[in-house]
Amino acid sequence: MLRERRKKGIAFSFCLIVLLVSPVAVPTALADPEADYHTARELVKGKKYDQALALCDKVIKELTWEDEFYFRAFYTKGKIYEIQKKYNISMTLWQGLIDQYSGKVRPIIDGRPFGFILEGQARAKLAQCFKKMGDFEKVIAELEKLNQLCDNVPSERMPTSVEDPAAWIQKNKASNQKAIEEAKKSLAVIDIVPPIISVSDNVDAAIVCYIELSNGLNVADVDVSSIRLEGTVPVGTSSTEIGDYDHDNIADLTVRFSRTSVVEIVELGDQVRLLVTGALSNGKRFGGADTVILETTRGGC
Ligand SMILES: [Ca+2]
Repeated sequence: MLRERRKKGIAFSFCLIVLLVSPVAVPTALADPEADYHTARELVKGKKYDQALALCDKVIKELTWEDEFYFRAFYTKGKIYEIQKKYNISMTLWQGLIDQYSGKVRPIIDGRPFGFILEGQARAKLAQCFKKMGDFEKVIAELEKLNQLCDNVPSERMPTSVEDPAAWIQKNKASNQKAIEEAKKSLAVIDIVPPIISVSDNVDAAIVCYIELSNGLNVADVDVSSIRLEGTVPVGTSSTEIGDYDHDNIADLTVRFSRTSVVEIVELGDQVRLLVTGALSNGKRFGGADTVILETTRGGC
């Protein structure tokens, strides 16, 4: 009701100004973010994603984080990019929402939970994206943060439909914990050699990667053609081997990536995290990461 009254008030003032200042002016359409948001949702149903994104951007520009439709427009944008499998963009949006809503509390509107729980929704979405990318380490980290958040949700932040807040929290935490345990089963130990990769070195030299699996997953069952570094670089044409290079009695699979292909897609840095993902022949996915130094030695005299 307040929103309606506010809109009517604005509309009335606007018309009055138009009449007083410029009697011949052609009235322009008034901004109505809520209507724009609903139109964007319809556009998504019709798979008109570019138009829907443009309308969501308009809504976001016109509102502030306190407004329900600001969050919803953000959320819709994230979902569109997920549908389009543009997970990196989608993840940036979820992270943006987390940054904006972290620890913030706002009044409940129409019984909907805001503040803490919006951060939780964004974290759950972020965890889903990491899962789709095979980044199980980050899935686990995000779900653990979500469980910490559950511990800190005050009862007044609960949706009004929740009769027993403590039971609601326990149910959510149990569900998150189950997802954490599931993600741990898919976690691979990745060791990349050399740990310092020089861009200016022989570009034909390979980057060697050792993949170790546990929880009943066997590296002998890995479908080598499914392996990707950072979601894009496939394994090079050179042969793969199964051994135990670190002598821990857990078999590891050795694969090699083209140095040229890797340095093309990764930014230089001292703490470059490289994600390696893949699947077994039965479709079961795995993923893990290692951190390397990616440097250039160019520029010396
Ligand atoms: Ca081993």
